[in-house]
Amino acid sequence: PPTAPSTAEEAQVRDFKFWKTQPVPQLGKRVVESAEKRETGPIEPNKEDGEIRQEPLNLPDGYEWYATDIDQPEELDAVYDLLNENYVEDGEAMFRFEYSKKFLRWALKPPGWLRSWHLCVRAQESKKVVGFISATPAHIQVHDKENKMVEINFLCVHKKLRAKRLAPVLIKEITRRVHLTGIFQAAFTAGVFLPTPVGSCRYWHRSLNPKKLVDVRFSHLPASMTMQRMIKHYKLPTATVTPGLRPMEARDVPAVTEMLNTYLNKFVLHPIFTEDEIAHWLIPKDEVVDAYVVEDPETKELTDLTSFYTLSSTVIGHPRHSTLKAAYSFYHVPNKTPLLQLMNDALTLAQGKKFDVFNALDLQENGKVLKELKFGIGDGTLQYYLYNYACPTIQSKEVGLVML
Ligand code: NHW
Repeated sequence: PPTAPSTAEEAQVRDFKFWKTQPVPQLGKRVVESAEKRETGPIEPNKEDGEIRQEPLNLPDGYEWYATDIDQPEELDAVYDLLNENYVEDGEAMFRFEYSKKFLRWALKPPGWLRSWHLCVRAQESKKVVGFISATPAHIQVHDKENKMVEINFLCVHKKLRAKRLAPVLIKEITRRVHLTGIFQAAFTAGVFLPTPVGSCRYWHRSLNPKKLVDVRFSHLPASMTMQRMIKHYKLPTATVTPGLRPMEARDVPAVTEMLNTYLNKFVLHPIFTEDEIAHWLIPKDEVVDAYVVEDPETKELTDLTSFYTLSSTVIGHPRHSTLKAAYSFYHVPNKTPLLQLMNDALTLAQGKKFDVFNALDLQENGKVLKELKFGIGDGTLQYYLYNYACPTIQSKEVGLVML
């Protein structure tokens, strides 16, 4: 059986031997509704220096901790290989995320990154990487409180070492390393249902290359449609329609920082970005992240932003196709340009760059436009979690945080 449940119902009958020991809202305990924001804040107080364990946690015999240096090609290869073979798959094991090396360098090294937070478990003799977890720093606002947190991502244990309770050790060790820097809260997302999501978002998918999506069984051809009709249904314009839309550049960073932070303030859970972070996350990087701004043709002022990142999936065991190239909706600011048009332009650009599908969560204002843009709802739910932080449940349209 899987080591973690995927729905709230399945979670009811689980014991959560590890999670019940952690400072997270236990199942059924989260304040569902609250007019006041009094319940928003840490579950346990910050630890004093003397309360934080100085030595790494114990690993089973034959394994060692290793803080990897992803600037060394061989070390990046080792993490890439682990993830490429063992990271997240869909329920039917048809697709598996394939984070590219270039993407990993981007995702793991935002301003303030630490090597000690790129944490591997290696086999002591062969030095083979068999486990990984990462933390990156971020400022996250929850309701009206701004908090220094880390984002946790890329937790992975080699398939041959599953269900041996290695994941809790990785989680406890990264927690210790984060505590040592004076940070006591974290945000993460997962497809599984653990104690206890702060919010739940659904994935939606917009076909860009319907023929291939049907071939790899990502989509199916409805009985009422021919392939020709399906292709016509998803046809997009060849050019964008918003006047002044152009790729973001380094000189746009101050205006984009201001515009995005102001916009994100509308949401209950959202990041706050410095200019350095905006430069890191949004200046376009080929095959990693694309961002476009709208520059008013008359005033030359920036009014809007749209962006997406590149995350392919391996198509497992298909005779003709080996990867599915997916664009994921990232941050948008629809100030002057309606979100519908902005996103349609993003779809148009993604199609031009030969993506097969455009994925988006129903967070921020996306829910208002996904149907009209011909997105279909997927079967995946992405749960949002906060570690050592309690607050009332947040609806998907109140979520302003996108995690990679
Ligand atoms: S979610 C992606 C997670 N990775 C994958 O799904 C890859 C494929 N699967 C695997 O590699 C994005 C393994 O199945 C993993 C579990 C490693 C997932 N989050 O070692 P055991 C992230 O990276 C619990 C948290 O025997 P395993 C976010 C499970 O409920 N917990 O299982 C990561 C059980 O605990 P319980 C998860 O299959 C956030 C225990 O692990 C989990 O060999 C991490 C079983 O461990 C998940 N996705 O390995 C938390 N999946 O209580 C960060 C299972 O039920 C917290 N479990 O007994 C914050 C830390 C920082 C704080 C700083 C103040």
